[in-house]
Formats: sequence, structure tokens, C-alpha cells
Amino acid sequence: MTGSLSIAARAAYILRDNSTGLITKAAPALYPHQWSWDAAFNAIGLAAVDLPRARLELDSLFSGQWRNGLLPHIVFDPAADGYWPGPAQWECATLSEEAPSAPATSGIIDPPVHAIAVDRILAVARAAGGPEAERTEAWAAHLYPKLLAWHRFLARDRADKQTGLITLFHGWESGTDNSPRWDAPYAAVEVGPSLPSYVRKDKAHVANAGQRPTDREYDRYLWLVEEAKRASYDAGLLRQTGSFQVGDVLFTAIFARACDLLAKLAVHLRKANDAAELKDFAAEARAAVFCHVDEASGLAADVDLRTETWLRTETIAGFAPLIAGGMPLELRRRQVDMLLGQRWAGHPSFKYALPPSTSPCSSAYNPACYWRGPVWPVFTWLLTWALSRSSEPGAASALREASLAQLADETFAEYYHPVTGEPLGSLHQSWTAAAALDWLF
Ligand code: 9WN
Repeated sequence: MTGSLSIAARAAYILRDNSTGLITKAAPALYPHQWSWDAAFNAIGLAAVDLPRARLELDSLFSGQWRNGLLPHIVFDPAADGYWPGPAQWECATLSEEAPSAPATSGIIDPPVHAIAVDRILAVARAAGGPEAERTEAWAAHLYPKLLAWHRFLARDRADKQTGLITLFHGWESGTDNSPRWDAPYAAVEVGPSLPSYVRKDKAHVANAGQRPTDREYDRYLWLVEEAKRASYDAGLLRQTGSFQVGDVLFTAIFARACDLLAKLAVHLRKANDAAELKDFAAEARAAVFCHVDEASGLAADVDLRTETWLRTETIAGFAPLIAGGMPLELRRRQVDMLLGQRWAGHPSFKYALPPSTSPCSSAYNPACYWRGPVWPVFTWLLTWALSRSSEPGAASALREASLAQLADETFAEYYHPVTGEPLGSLHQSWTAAAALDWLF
């Protein structure tokens, strides 16, 4: 088999192997449940090989949606064990009337990439034509009210009135758990004496525990779950009591782009009022992202909402304006040049010219640890998706080629060491396989 064919075949095999028949596990051992933004990326990859499964992936995820529109960051597979904290720790249905009694879910959120997935699945189905295209159109119309409820939840419960940024009450909600972007707000989180004792299960599933967050960080992650439980997962209460409250530029940028696409779907479904509402959400979110670009560095900055401080760290989230799209040409050129330049993808020590999760020029850079330095292929995919839609096809294709060269090792790792190219974290990670499939489609 030629290189690309072999990568695609192996990626399709991994997505099949990680399937329970209903959901795609985020990873075979480390993450045996369905994660929200993973499911959306996985659905994009699945669209290339199996449209019915791509649709089922999102249907299964949305079966865990809460009555108030919240789409939980994990929908638990009742048959799976081995991930901690599990349903017995989250206790969502007991603590909140908004949560479904089944399936069991977590009570926090993930970045809203779902409308991006629906748009991509529709494009693939329309290009294929025939009955699958018709089925996919009907499916999208059926899913649409759930997506709308999810976006309305974010605009209503999570948009911060001062900054316009989406508020997070847990670093897990950003999807970039231990990124240095959250070091300062986490330093202010005091773990209470009532934190239940626990045994971490994640470290057993990676080659070296140094690739995962530290125990000190985990204490804080678990403490924030306790805080969320005490507030019955209610955003209004968490705004009063939460000891971690940040405005996330990356999440907000993804929301802006997803609102554009959901508005497009609303127009297609002849829902003019919804489309206008979604366009307003998009405009507000995009303006909030552009307002938080640090002039000196050219990177977007998150905000610690409790101290009203900008968090100026050199992490990949600083490229949120590229994800949001629609930025002034000058800012776009500056961000693209930086992304490909020596502080990022073009660093001379790197094996492949790919952007790491934290710049090697940052004092917080750790090339083997999770979101503190490694390259995440799924994030590269998101950048290529956004760049190719922002009149930057050259940058998009350079990143795609470099990432496919890296993925030729066929380990489909969760993340990679930028200097050695060593696969890190979980192997056979579903969203890494999905990214490869979409690139090769
Ligand atoms: C906590 C599943 C998820 C991803 C996140 C990634 C990691 C979980 C963990 O795995 O987070 O949600 O246990 O470390 O940081 O982005 O969605 O792949």
C-alpha cells in the first residue's frame, strides 16, 4: 500500500476498533467513554468512510444533552469502567433536575465544535448524492433544534457580560486541561479539606506518568468538580461561588465559527429568526475574541474573570482569531507568519514543522507533557480547517502535509513530542485517526 492509503486504512480500522456499536470511545483504554468534542471530530472522520456512523456518533452524544441545552463533556458508556471520575462521582441526575436520568453524563462542557461537524458531514453527503444525501439532510434537520438549544445555553448561561468571552468553571471545559494558560487561575484554587480521597486511573494507561497532569493539578481538577456539584452544576450559582472562572478566547472563537455554520443551516431550513439570532451570537463572540488580542505579542489572551486579569501566555489558544475567522487582513497575516515562524511551527529544534501546544520560547514549555508543549494532531486539523476557510490555503496545506508525515508512524497518538516526534499519551486515539481520514478524503 502507498503511504496515504496505508494511513487512511489504518485510521479507519482504529475508528472501527474503538467503536462500541453506538459510540466511538475517545481512546481504547485511557478514555473508554464518549467525549463531546472528540465525538464531533470523530464524526468528521467517520463521514469519509461511513456516513450512517457519523450521524449515529452525534445522535448518541446528543442523547446525553441536558434539558437546559447543556451538552456534557462526557457521555458515559454504562458497560465501560476504568476512567475516573466516573458517573458515581459526577452524580448529575441526583444533583440537577436539568440532567437526564440516562445516559449518565458529566456536568461540565467541552468546546462547541459540533456545528462544524454537522456542516462537514452535510458537505460529504451532498457530494456523494443519492439516498445517503437525503438521509443526512433529514438527520441534520432533526438534530438542528438540539444544536440550537446548545448554542442558546452557551449564549445565555456562559457568555460573560463584561468581556463577552465564554466563561469556564473548570480547565477540563477548555479541552486543554493543564495548559499554562490556566496556571495562574489554578494557583488561586484552594483545595478544601472535604476533597474525597481518590486513586488516579489515568497514569496506568500511559508509558510515563510525566506525560499526564501532576497530582497537584488533579487535586484541583477534582476540587472543582466538588464545587460544581455543590452548585448543582448551575452557572448562576457558580458565578458566585466558583474559585476558577475564566473567559476562554479559544472556546469563544470556536463558538463564533460554529454559530456562523449553524446560522447557515438555519437559513437552509428556512428559520430566518433563528439565523438572525445565531448571527448575533457569532458577531458578539468574534468581537470578544478580537478585543482580547494582545498588541505586543499578537496573540489572543484569556481572562481570569475573578481578578479581571489578562492571561498572556504563549499557548496555541493565542491563535483563537485564526479559528474565529473574519479578522482584519493585517492581524491575519501577523498570526499566520507567527504560527509558521520560529516561535512556533518553524522552531529549528522541531522534527516536523507543526505548531506545539505551548511555544518552545515560553518558560512553561515542557515538550513531553500533555498540553504544555506536545503537538496535538487534532488541533492541527482544526487550524487547517480554519485556515483553508480564511483564504490561507498555503498555510493549511503546509500543516496538513507535515502532520500526515508525522502520522505515517501509524501510532495515531494523542500527542507527539515536537523535537523527537515520539508518540505520547494514548495510542490509537480516535480523533487523531479522524483527523487523518478527513485530510486524506
Ligand atoms: C478530561 C478525551 C479528552 C479530551 C481533552 C483532553 C483529555 C480528559 C482527561 O482527554 O481530557 O476531560 O482525562 O485528561 O485534554 O481535550 O477531550 O480525549
